[in-house]
Amino acid sequence: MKSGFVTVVGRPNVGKSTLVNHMVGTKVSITSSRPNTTRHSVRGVLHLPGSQAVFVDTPGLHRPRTMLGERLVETAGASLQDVDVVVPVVDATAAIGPGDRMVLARSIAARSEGGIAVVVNKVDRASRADVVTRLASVAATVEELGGGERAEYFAVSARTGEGVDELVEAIVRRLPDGPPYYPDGTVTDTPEAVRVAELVREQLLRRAREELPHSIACRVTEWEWPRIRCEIVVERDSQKGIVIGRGGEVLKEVGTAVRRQLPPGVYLELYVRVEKRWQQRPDALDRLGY
Ligand SMILES: Nc1nc2c(ncn2[C@@H]2O[C@H](COP(=O)(O)OP(=O)(O)OP(=O)(O)O)[C@@H](O)[C@H]2O)c(=O)[nH]1
Ligand SMILES: [Mg+2]
Repeated sequence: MKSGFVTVVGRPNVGKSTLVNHMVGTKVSITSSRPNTTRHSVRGVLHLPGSQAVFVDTPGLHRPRTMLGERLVETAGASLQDVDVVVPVVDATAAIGPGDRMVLARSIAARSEGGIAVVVNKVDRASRADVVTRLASVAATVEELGGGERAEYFAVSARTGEGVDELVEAIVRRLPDGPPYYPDGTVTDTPEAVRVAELVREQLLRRAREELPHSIACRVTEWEWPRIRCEIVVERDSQKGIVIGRGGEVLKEVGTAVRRQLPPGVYLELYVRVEKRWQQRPDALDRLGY
Protein backbone atom coordinates (compact mmCIF):
# COMPACT_ATOMS: atom_id res chain seq x y z
CA MET A 1 0.00 0.00 0.00
CA LYS A 2 1.19 3.51 -0.85
CA SER A 3 -0.16 6.56 0.97
CA GLY A 4 0.75 10.11 1.77
CA PHE A 5 0.00 13.80 2.00
CA VAL A 6 0.12 15.88 -1.16
CA THR A 7 0.05 19.64 -0.58
CA VAL A 8 -1.10 21.91 -3.39
CA VAL A 9 0.33 25.44 -3.20
CA GLY A 10 0.40 28.52 -5.40
CA ARG A 11 -0.43 32.20 -5.72
CA PRO A 12 -4.07 33.12 -5.14
CA ASN A 13 -6.46 32.27 -7.98
CA VAL A 14 -4.19 29.94 -9.98
CA GLY A 15 -6.75 27.11 -9.67
CA LYS A 16 -5.54 25.06 -6.68
CA SER A 17 -9.00 24.31 -5.31
CA THR A 18 -10.44 23.50 -8.73
CA LEU A 19 -7.53 21.10 -9.27
CA VAL A 20 -7.92 19.39 -5.87
CA ASN A 21 -11.66 18.93 -6.46
CA HIS A 22 -10.93 17.40 -9.85
CA MET A 23 -8.27 15.04 -8.53
CA VAL A 24 -10.47 13.89 -5.65
CA GLY A 25 -13.56 13.67 -7.84
CA THR A 26 -15.72 15.53 -5.29
CA LYS A 27 -16.14 19.19 -4.44
CA VAL A 28 -14.25 19.38 -1.14
CA SER A 29 -13.16 23.02 -1.47
CA ILE A 30 -15.03 26.09 -2.68
CA THR A 31 -13.79 27.99 -5.74
CA SER A 32 -14.33 31.44 -7.20
CA SER A 33 -12.86 33.92 -9.64
CA ARG A 34 -11.79 36.09 -6.65
CA PRO A 35 -8.30 35.79 -5.17
CA ASN A 36 -8.02 34.51 -1.58
CA THR A 37 -11.08 32.31 -1.75
CA THR A 38 -9.60 29.44 0.25
CA ARG A 39 -9.01 30.32 3.90
CA HIS A 40 -8.36 26.90 5.46
CA SER A 41 -6.27 23.90 4.58
CA VAL A 42 -8.81 21.53 3.09
CA ARG A 43 -8.08 17.84 2.80
CA GLY A 44 -9.51 15.72 0.01
CA VAL A 45 -8.85 11.98 -0.03
CA LEU A 46 -8.41 9.96 -3.22
CA HIS A 47 -8.89 6.22 -2.70
CA LEU A 48 -7.35 4.02 -5.39
CA PRO A 49 -6.66 0.29 -5.44
CA GLY A 50 -3.38 -0.06 -3.52
CA SER A 51 -2.95 3.62 -2.72
CA GLN A 52 -4.42 6.60 -0.90
CA ALA A 53 -3.49 10.20 -1.67
CA VAL A 54 -4.53 12.88 0.82
CA PHE A 55 -4.57 16.13 -1.16
CA VAL A 56 -4.27 19.30 0.87
CA ASP A 57 -5.69 22.45 -0.70
CA THR A 58 -4.20 25.62 0.80
CA PRO A 59 -4.83 29.38 0.84
CA GLY A 60 -2.94 31.27 -1.87
CA LEU A 61 0.58 32.37 -0.95
CA HIS A 62 0.83 36.16 -1.22
CA ARG A 63 2.26 39.22 0.47
CA PRO A 64 -0.26 39.85 3.25
CA ARG A 65 -1.78 43.26 3.90
CA THR A 66 -4.11 42.24 6.71
CA MET A 67 -3.93 39.99 9.74
CA LEU A 68 -6.28 37.62 7.92
CA GLY A 69 -3.77 37.54 5.05
CA GLU A 70 -0.96 36.73 7.48
CA ARG A 71 -2.96 33.83 8.88
CA LEU A 72 -3.74 32.51 5.42
CA VAL A 73 -0.07 32.48 4.49
CA GLU A 74 0.78 30.80 7.81
CA THR A 75 -1.87 28.15 7.19
CA ALA A 76 -0.45 27.40 3.75
CA GLY A 77 3.08 27.28 5.17
CA ALA A 78 2.05 24.85 7.91
CA SER A 79 0.70 22.47 5.26
CA LEU A 80 4.16 22.32 3.71
CA GLN A 81 5.51 20.64 6.82
CA ASP A 82 5.66 16.84 6.90
CA VAL A 83 4.45 16.53 3.34
CA ASP A 84 5.17 13.62 1.01
CA VAL A 85 4.70 15.34 -2.35
CA VAL A 86 4.36 19.07 -3.09
CA VAL A 87 2.33 20.30 -6.07
CA PRO A 88 3.17 23.93 -6.86
CA VAL A 89 0.65 25.40 -9.31
CA VAL A 90 1.27 28.30 -11.71
CA ASP A 91 -1.10 29.93 -14.18
CA ALA A 92 -0.43 29.29 -17.88
CA THR A 93 -2.11 32.56 -18.84
CA ALA A 94 0.40 34.77 -16.99
CA ALA A 95 4.19 35.04 -17.05
CA ILE A 96 6.10 33.44 -14.17
CA GLY A 97 6.53 36.28 -11.66
CA PRO A 98 8.15 36.84 -8.27
CA GLY A 99 5.10 35.37 -6.52
CA ASP A 100 5.48 32.10 -8.44
CA ARG A 101 9.20 32.08 -7.76
CA MET A 102 8.50 32.31 -4.03
CA VAL A 103 5.97 29.46 -4.33
CA LEU A 104 8.54 27.28 -6.11
CA ALA A 105 11.25 28.16 -3.58
CA ARG A 106 8.99 27.22 -0.67
CA SER A 107 7.95 24.00 -2.42
CA ILE A 108 11.58 22.97 -2.84
CA ALA A 109 12.41 24.02 0.74
CA ALA A 110 9.73 21.64 2.05
CA ARG A 111 12.18 18.81 1.20
CA SER A 112 9.38 16.35 0.58
CA GLU A 113 10.42 12.72 0.21
CA GLY A 114 8.46 12.40 -3.03
CA GLY A 115 9.75 15.63 -4.56
CA ILE A 116 7.59 18.10 -6.45
CA ALA A 117 5.10 17.78 -9.30
CA VAL A 118 4.89 21.25 -10.85
CA VAL A 119 1.60 22.13 -12.53
CA VAL A 120 1.08 24.72 -15.25
CA ASN A 121 -2.70 25.13 -15.01
CA LYS A 122 -5.40 26.72 -17.18
CA VAL A 123 -3.88 25.41 -20.42
CA ASP A 124 -7.37 25.55 -21.95
CA ARG A 125 -7.06 29.32 -21.91
CA ALA A 126 -3.48 29.61 -23.20
CA SER A 127 -1.97 29.10 -26.64
CA ARG A 128 0.31 26.10 -27.22
CA ALA A 129 3.24 28.47 -27.57
CA ASP A 130 2.44 30.12 -24.23
CA VAL A 131 2.19 26.75 -22.49
CA VAL A 132 5.59 25.70 -23.89
CA THR A 133 7.11 29.03 -22.79
CA ARG A 134 5.62 28.67 -19.31
CA LEU A 135 6.86 25.08 -18.91
CA ALA A 136 10.36 26.14 -19.96
CA SER A 137 10.46 29.15 -17.68
CA VAL A 138 9.06 27.31 -14.67
CA ALA A 139 11.60 24.49 -15.20
CA ALA A 140 14.44 27.02 -15.50
CA THR A 141 13.33 28.64 -12.24
CA VAL A 142 13.18 25.30 -10.42
CA GLU A 143 16.67 24.42 -11.75
CA GLU A 144 18.03 27.75 -10.64
CA LEU A 145 16.53 27.26 -7.18
CA GLY A 146 18.23 23.87 -6.94
CA GLY A 147 15.11 21.70 -7.04
CA GLY A 148 15.42 20.29 -10.55
CA GLU A 149 16.47 16.79 -9.63
CA ARG A 150 13.24 15.75 -7.95
CA ALA A 151 10.84 17.77 -10.10
CA GLU A 152 8.43 16.77 -12.85
CA TYR A 153 6.23 19.12 -14.92
CA PHE A 154 2.62 18.87 -16.05
CA ALA A 155 0.47 21.00 -18.32
CA VAL A 156 -3.06 20.72 -17.00
CA SER A 157 -6.54 22.16 -17.17
CA ALA A 158 -8.24 21.76 -13.81
CA ARG A 159 -11.40 23.00 -15.49
CA THR A 160 -11.61 20.51 -18.38
CA GLY A 161 -9.56 17.75 -16.75
CA GLU A 162 -6.96 17.73 -19.51
CA GLY A 163 -3.71 16.26 -18.20
CA VAL A 164 -5.09 15.57 -14.72
CA ASP A 165 -4.99 11.76 -14.98
CA GLU A 166 -1.28 11.81 -15.89
CA LEU A 167 -0.63 14.18 -12.99
CA VAL A 168 -2.45 11.94 -10.50
CA GLU A 169 -0.58 8.87 -11.76
CA ALA A 170 2.76 10.61 -11.27
CA ILE A 171 1.81 11.80 -7.79
CA VAL A 172 0.71 8.32 -6.71
CA ARG A 173 3.98 6.88 -8.03
CA ARG A 174 5.84 9.30 -5.76
CA LEU A 175 3.96 8.32 -2.57
CA PRO A 176 5.87 6.30 0.05
CA ASP A 177 4.77 2.88 1.28
CA GLY A 178 2.37 3.21 4.18
CA PRO A 179 -1.09 2.40 5.54
CA PRO A 180 -4.16 4.46 4.61
CA TYR A 181 -4.76 7.58 6.74
CA TYR A 182 -8.53 7.67 6.24
CA PRO A 183 -11.15 4.89 6.18
CA ASP A 184 -12.70 3.82 2.88
CA GLY A 185 -15.35 6.25 1.71
CA THR A 186 -14.03 9.27 3.65
CA VAL A 187 -13.50 12.07 1.18
CA THR A 188 -12.71 14.93 3.55
CA ASP A 189 -12.46 15.71 7.25
CA THR A 190 -13.95 19.19 7.02
CA PRO A 191 -16.73 19.41 9.67
CA GLU A 192 -20.22 19.65 8.13
CA ALA A 193 -20.87 23.04 9.72
CA VAL A 194 -17.70 24.49 8.18
CA ARG A 195 -18.66 23.03 4.82
CA VAL A 196 -22.08 24.69 4.91
CA ALA A 197 -20.58 28.06 5.91
CA GLU A 198 -18.12 27.73 3.04
CA LEU A 199 -20.91 26.97 0.56
CA VAL A 200 -22.67 30.13 1.71
CA ARG A 201 -19.49 32.17 1.24
CA GLU A 202 -18.96 30.64 -2.20
CA GLN A 203 -22.39 31.83 -3.34
CA LEU A 204 -21.76 35.30 -1.92
CA LEU A 205 -18.41 35.49 -3.73
CA ARG A 206 -20.21 34.72 -7.01
CA ARG A 207 -22.40 37.76 -6.48
CA ALA A 208 -20.00 40.18 -4.76
CA ARG A 209 -18.10 42.94 -6.50
CA GLU A 210 -14.97 44.99 -5.88
CA GLU A 211 -13.54 44.75 -2.37
CA LEU A 212 -16.54 43.02 -0.84
CA PRO A 213 -15.25 39.39 -1.20
CA HIS A 214 -12.45 39.99 1.30
CA SER A 215 -14.88 41.53 3.78
CA ILE A 216 -17.16 38.50 3.95
CA ALA A 217 -16.84 35.71 6.49
CA CYS A 218 -19.39 32.99 7.25
CA ARG A 219 -19.93 30.86 10.31
CA VAL A 220 -22.62 28.39 11.35
CA THR A 221 -23.91 29.47 14.74
CA GLU A 222 -26.68 26.91 15.29
CA TRP A 223 -26.96 23.35 14.05
CA GLU A 224 -30.17 21.59 14.97
CA TRP A 225 -30.65 19.33 12.00
CA PRO A 226 -32.47 20.04 9.74
CA ARG A 227 -32.33 23.65 10.96
CA ILE A 228 -29.04 25.46 10.31
CA ARG A 229 -28.37 29.08 11.19
CA CYS A 230 -25.42 30.73 9.45
CA GLU A 231 -24.15 34.22 10.10
CA ILE A 232 -22.59 36.31 7.39
CA VAL A 233 -20.08 38.81 8.75
CA VAL A 234 -19.22 41.97 6.84
CA GLU A 235 -17.02 44.91 7.78
CA ARG A 236 -19.25 47.91 7.08
CA ASP A 237 -22.89 48.90 7.39
CA SER A 238 -22.94 49.74 3.69
CA GLN A 239 -21.94 46.18 2.86
CA LYS A 240 -24.81 44.73 4.84
CA GLY A 241 -27.38 46.10 2.43
CA ILE A 242 -25.47 44.79 -0.58
CA VAL A 243 -25.29 41.28 0.86
CA ILE A 244 -28.99 41.25 1.75
CA GLY A 245 -30.08 42.72 -1.58
CA ARG A 246 -33.25 44.60 -2.43
CA GLY A 247 -36.09 42.97 -0.52
CA GLY A 248 -33.69 40.27 0.66
CA GLU A 249 -33.24 39.10 -2.92
CA VAL A 250 -29.52 38.27 -2.76
CA LEU A 251 -29.80 36.31 0.48
CA LYS A 252 -32.76 34.38 -0.91
CA GLU A 253 -30.78 33.39 -4.02
CA VAL A 254 -27.78 32.41 -1.93
CA GLY A 255 -29.91 30.26 0.36
CA THR A 256 -31.55 28.49 -2.57
CA ALA A 257 -28.23 27.77 -4.29
CA VAL A 258 -26.69 26.37 -1.09
CA ARG A 259 -29.72 24.21 -0.22
CA ARG A 260 -29.49 22.59 -3.65
CA GLN A 261 -26.11 21.19 -2.57
CA LEU A 262 -27.40 19.84 0.76
CA PRO A 263 -29.68 16.93 1.59
CA PRO A 264 -33.38 17.69 1.01
CA GLY A 265 -35.36 19.19 3.86
CA VAL A 266 -32.63 21.43 5.27
CA TYR A 267 -33.87 24.70 6.66
CA LEU A 268 -31.10 27.25 6.20
CA GLU A 269 -31.40 30.58 7.96
CA LEU A 270 -28.99 33.34 6.92
CA TYR A 271 -28.41 36.58 8.75
CA VAL A 272 -25.91 39.39 8.32
CA ARG A 273 -23.87 41.00 11.07
CA VAL A 274 -21.42 43.90 10.86
CA GLU A 275 -18.12 43.44 12.65
CA LYS A 276 -15.84 46.40 12.03
CA ARG A 277 -12.30 45.59 10.91
CA TRP A 278 -12.64 41.87 11.65
CA GLN A 279 -9.80 41.11 9.21
CA GLN A 280 -7.40 42.97 11.49
CA ARG A 281 -8.58 41.64 14.85
CA PRO A 282 -7.12 38.46 16.37
CA ASP A 283 -10.20 37.80 18.55
CA ALA A 284 -12.52 38.03 15.54
CA LEU A 285 -10.23 35.84 13.42
CA ASP A 286 -10.11 33.21 16.19
CA ARG A 287 -13.87 33.21 16.51
CA LEU A 288 -14.30 32.87 12.75
CA GLY A 289 -11.92 29.92 12.72
CA TYR A 290 -9.13 31.47 10.64
N1 LIG B 1 -10.04 28.44 -17.76
C1 LIG B 1 -9.68 27.84 -16.63
N2 LIG B 1 -10.05 28.38 -15.47
C2 LIG B 1 -9.68 27.75 -14.34
C3 LIG B 1 -8.91 26.57 -14.34
N3 LIG B 1 -8.69 26.20 -13.06
C4 LIG B 1 -9.31 27.12 -12.30
N4 LIG B 1 -9.90 28.06 -13.06
C5 LIG B 1 -10.67 29.23 -12.63
O1 LIG B 1 -9.80 30.09 -11.92
C6 LIG B 1 -10.50 30.72 -10.82
C7 LIG B 1 -9.79 30.42 -9.53
O2 LIG B 1 -9.92 29.04 -9.23
P1 LIG B 1 -9.70 28.49 -7.76
O3 LIG B 1 -9.64 27.01 -7.87
O4 LIG B 1 -10.70 29.07 -6.82
O5 LIG B 1 -8.25 29.08 -7.47
P2 LIG B 1 -7.36 28.96 -6.14
O6 LIG B 1 -5.95 28.84 -6.57
O7 LIG B 1 -7.88 27.90 -5.28
O8 LIG B 1 -7.58 30.40 -5.49
P3 LIG B 1 -7.42 30.86 -3.93
O9 LIG B 1 -8.16 29.90 -3.08
O10 LIG B 1 -8.04 32.20 -3.93
O11 LIG B 1 -5.96 30.90 -3.67
C8 LIG B 1 -11.91 30.18 -10.87
O12 LIG B 1 -12.72 31.09 -11.58
C9 LIG B 1 -11.76 28.87 -11.63
O13 LIG B 1 -12.94 28.48 -12.32
C10 LIG B 1 -8.53 26.01 -15.61
O14 LIG B 1 -7.87 25.00 -15.73
N5 LIG B 1 -8.95 26.71 -16.70
MG1 LIG C 1 -8.61 28.00 -3.40
